[in-house]
Amino acid sequence: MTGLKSGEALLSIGSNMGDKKENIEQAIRLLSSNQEIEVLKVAGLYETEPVGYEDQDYFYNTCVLIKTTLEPEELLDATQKIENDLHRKRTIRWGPRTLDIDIILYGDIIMDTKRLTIPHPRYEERAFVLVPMMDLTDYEGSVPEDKSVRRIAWEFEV
Ligand code: A4P
Ligand code: MG
Repeated sequence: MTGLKSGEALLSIGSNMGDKKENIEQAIRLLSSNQEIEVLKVAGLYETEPVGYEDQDYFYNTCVLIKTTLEPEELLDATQKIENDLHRKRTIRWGPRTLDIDIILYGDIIMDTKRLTIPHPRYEERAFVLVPMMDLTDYEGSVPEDKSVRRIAWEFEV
């Protein structure tokens, strides 16, 4: 039970290089400019400490709730194209990136292919995903305590 309707997906967006806020805003604008994606809700913006590979700058993270007619792998194509358009460099796993878009949930789909695992395998451990996500959905699981996830002022309309 994800609480999402069929055709709705929850995306996590993170950036820790360059103008982080601008990268995230640009990503959301690109998502909503796709004819097959409607951005329904945008969470707050959070400053978060890096998880996984720690020797890197802090992140900005948010989540968006979308409605889409794309199949899961087509949605991944669309989000990866946006990552590439924003000149994302993929060097170190869990390392610095101008933009990372993860598909956290898609309706109540459960899948595990070579390219795509839904729900995202690590999201339940990650306050940088769960805290913004709770702005958008009634998440009923527990949220790991992480004082390093801090909401920051953000004026953004899609
Ligand atoms: N892939 C499989 N499932 C999915 C999915 N549900 N959504 C595949 C998106 N992609 C999915 O991802 C590698 C491959 O995962 C993709 O080619 C896709 O086919 P990637 O984005 O290229 O590489 P990555 O992000 O470096 O690795 P990974 O394992 O996805 O890392 P995570 O789990 O995304 O973590 N700390 C803070 N504070 N904030 C962050 O946003 N992000 C990460 C990245 C680490 N630490 C962070 C943050
Ligand atoms: Mg990723």
